[in-house]
Amino acid sequence: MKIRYMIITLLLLVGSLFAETTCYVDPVAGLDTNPGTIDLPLKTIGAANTKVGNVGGYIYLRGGTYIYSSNLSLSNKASAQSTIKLWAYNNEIPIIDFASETTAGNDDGIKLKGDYYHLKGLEVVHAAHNGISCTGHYNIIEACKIHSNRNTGFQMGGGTNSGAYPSHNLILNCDSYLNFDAPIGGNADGFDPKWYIGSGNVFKGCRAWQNSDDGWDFWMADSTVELDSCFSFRNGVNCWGSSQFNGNGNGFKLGGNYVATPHIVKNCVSFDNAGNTGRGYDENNNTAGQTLYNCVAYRNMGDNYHFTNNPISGQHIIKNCISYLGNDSIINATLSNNSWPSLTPTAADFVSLDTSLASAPRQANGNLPDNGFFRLKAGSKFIDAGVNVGLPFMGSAPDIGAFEYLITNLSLTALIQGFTNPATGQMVPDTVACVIKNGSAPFATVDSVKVFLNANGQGTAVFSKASINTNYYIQLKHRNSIETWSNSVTFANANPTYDFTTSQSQAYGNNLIQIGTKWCLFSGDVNQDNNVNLLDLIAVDNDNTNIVTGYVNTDVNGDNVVNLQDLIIVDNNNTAIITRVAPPGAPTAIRISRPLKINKQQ
Ligand SMILES: [Ca+2]
Ligand SMILES: [Ca+2]
Ligand SMILES: [Ca+2]
Ligand SMILES: [Ca+2]
Repeated sequence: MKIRYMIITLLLLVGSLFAETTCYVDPVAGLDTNPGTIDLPLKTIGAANTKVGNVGGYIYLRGGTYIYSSNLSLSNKASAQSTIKLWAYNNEIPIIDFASETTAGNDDGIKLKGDYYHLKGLEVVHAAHNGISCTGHYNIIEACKIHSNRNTGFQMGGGTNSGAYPSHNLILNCDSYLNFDAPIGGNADGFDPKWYIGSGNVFKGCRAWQNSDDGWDFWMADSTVELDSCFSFRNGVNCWGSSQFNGNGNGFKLGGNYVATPHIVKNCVSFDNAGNTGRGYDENNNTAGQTLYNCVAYRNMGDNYHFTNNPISGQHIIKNCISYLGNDSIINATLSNNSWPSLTPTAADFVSLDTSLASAPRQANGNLPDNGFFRLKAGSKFIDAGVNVGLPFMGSAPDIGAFEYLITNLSLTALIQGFTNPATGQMVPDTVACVIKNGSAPFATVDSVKVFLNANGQGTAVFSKASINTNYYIQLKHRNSIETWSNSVTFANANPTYDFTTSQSQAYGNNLIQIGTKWCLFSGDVNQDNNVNLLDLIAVDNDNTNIVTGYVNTDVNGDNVVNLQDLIIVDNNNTAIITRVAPPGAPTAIRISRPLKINKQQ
């Protein structure tokens, strides 16, 4: 009997592990008396939250507007094994709208008091007070847009409620903007980890802009907060035309009220913050040393970096940071490899300074937009000019600034006519030179590497001098093929692809020949003068007569023998008058790769 009870108990335990509820909520078609299936959804998030309880599970929110006239309380206590996933369904947009909350009540929007919630893809708007107020633990708030609330977008703090200090929360890829406490605007920030918090709270990939007060405010945050890859900009700007407007407008306000807490800020960007203070990074009387690695401050109205108190504990550490178009006030800090005092930034260091790129749409995975904003341009003095602070880096050393310059790994596919078997589409592997050319005349060489193309014509070209979002041409050179150019290309990221074999139009001027089903580089330019003509024919004919073997340019089909088969290929392309086709203005570089020998017998 005992064993039977044990088995039943075990089965119940196992069953409970898999008893996660899945329910759907639809603010229009739903009814809270429904079972919560996709066809018969619930109407309110509260009903779904009750249904899921502390066990955890999935609450899928269908697109539409969820109207609340008082706060939405999420207070379940789930677990690491079974979190409560409150997710937008299938990229639909659930808008949680608290516009009908009365201002007099100063009610928040979502009150996240529970543990192990995962909020994803929600839009939280118009709350009478803070959009989301978090006092729980181990929650993830991901890909949420929090805006137009009547106080701070996202607030996390215990306040006077001791013992409720929120800890281990991750705020990932969220945007908080246009939050405003009318008419002065001196309170509404983008993100507030403040007024007593626990440990382990992290903001990663978040953006705060055009909030009436600060982007981030750490006032009386008494445990370390980590900021990783966050943007803060145009906070403190009077976007509402309020005559009484008086926001602070700091990008990252890292303290308050003489509370000593060392915070960590890395890979962040702060620009165009204004208001009555308008600082990029501000200690705000935090009496502990702050650590800033690889940050950018640009054109803030107050100081870009403002660290003017000698910390009581620790020391300010600022390394690998850029300050551009703004002042800095820093005393008694450990400074290393920053743009000041001697590496003055110029526009030429960056792919783009177009600040509208900072609020561009995010990538499909929710990450920050991968565009040229403050990315280092090839040749920038900040590349590999930083000091190792323990963050990942490319190249010989870390860079200075928020974005490590990326080595471009171009996945290249190209086949060579003579080397390619028309039946199999495979070729004799060989090496080509892959050259990145500037996108406009005279098409200067940006970078050039050797690429080994395998039997499928595939290889990887690793460039250290190419930039993303820049117009280029890819030029291929092979020892006995016609130099071939791509169409104009732009690399959107560090891992682009280019395939010359899929269609004739993959080459500039359609300069490819079809072999079987694949498009190939023309063979036969043995002397590499950009034409297949009599000179090439003579060279192959000579080596044919002399029965030359081995890795020679006159071996046009790659079988290490120079014979009639090579001659036929060259003769055909000579007859067809095959020449290089390149964009107008491309210089003609004539390179004789080996001396021509005229056969003495002729
Ligand atoms: Ca503030
Ligand atoms: Ca580097
Ligand atoms: Ca030639
Ligand atoms: Ca041959």
